[in-house]
Amino acid sequence: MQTFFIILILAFGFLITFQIAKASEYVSVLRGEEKARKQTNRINAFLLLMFLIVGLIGVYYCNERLKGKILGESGSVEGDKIDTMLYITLAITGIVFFITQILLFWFAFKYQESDNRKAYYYPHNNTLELVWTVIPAVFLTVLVGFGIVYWYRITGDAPQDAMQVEVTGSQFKWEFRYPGRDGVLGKKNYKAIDPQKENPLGQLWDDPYNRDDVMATALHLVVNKPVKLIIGSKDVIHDVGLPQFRMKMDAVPGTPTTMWFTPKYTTREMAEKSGDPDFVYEISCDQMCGKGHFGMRGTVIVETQEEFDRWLVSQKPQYLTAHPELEPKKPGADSTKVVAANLKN
Ligand SMILES: [Cu+2]
Repeated sequence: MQTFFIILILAFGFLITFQIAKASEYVSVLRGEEKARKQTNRINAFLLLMFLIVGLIGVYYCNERLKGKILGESGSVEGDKIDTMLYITLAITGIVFFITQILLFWFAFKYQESDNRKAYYYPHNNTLELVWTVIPAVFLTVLVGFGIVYWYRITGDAPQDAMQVEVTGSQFKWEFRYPGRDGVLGKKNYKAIDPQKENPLGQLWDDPYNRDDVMATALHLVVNKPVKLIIGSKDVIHDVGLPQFRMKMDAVPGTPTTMWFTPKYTTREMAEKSGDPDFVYEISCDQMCGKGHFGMRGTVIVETQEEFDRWLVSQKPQYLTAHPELEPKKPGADSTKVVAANLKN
């Protein structure tokens, strides 16, 4: 029913427009072409000026409405530089936007057709062409140059003291792997992937570096310590999106990608700073990757080194989850059994 009405309204709209166009055509014939053209010109000039005024009010209104909704302060040291770059780009393009748009619409109004003036014929000027080509080219080169420098920094070699986390995307979740005490991630092979046997990442168990690797469902990071993410995917292309850290990197099956950054504030500090007690850093998937894409939102926990160490030792290495028979018996477990046995007797 709703669709029917929409089609009906559209049809009426079309009919009315058509009739007005036809009527104005007759009017112009009656009034004389010349007069009608001049009137249309005046109306168009006025509408262009209105468009400028309404457009500028719209820009101001949107800015007022949305300025509180943009991301707050960057959560990473490197993100500050990316923010600076963004603000410089916005300032330059903003100034150019206002100058060119105001001139464009104002000139269209000011220099509309008039009987008192004749247009000056000015077809070409090499100096002008050169100026308005070279100046924007120089500005754009500088902006792009900064971008390349920062890009190479975050995708290049991480500092020596950086911790490593492996991030693997799959439809539709993130899995994180920590290298454990030895600081080295064990080898893996996609053929060994077997979630039934508790090996969702395909770790090769004969590699000793795999014995202490820990898997996690949230991304735990240490404040003020650089972290290098080694990113991969098990199925389609995903994208590690860390908006509060201003970081983003594709997760490509078969081709590991990396990026590194330094978290500046713990989750707790950021909650205080932003005035939102429920604040959490998020990891999202920034690549439309299928039906459950929206469900790839995960949590990043930035904590102190002590908190992180405490968390890491409390985790069971994936090797032991996959090989429960190798798990060292807890001293308490046996004694409870003995006590239980004694009680029975
Ligand atoms: Cu995804």
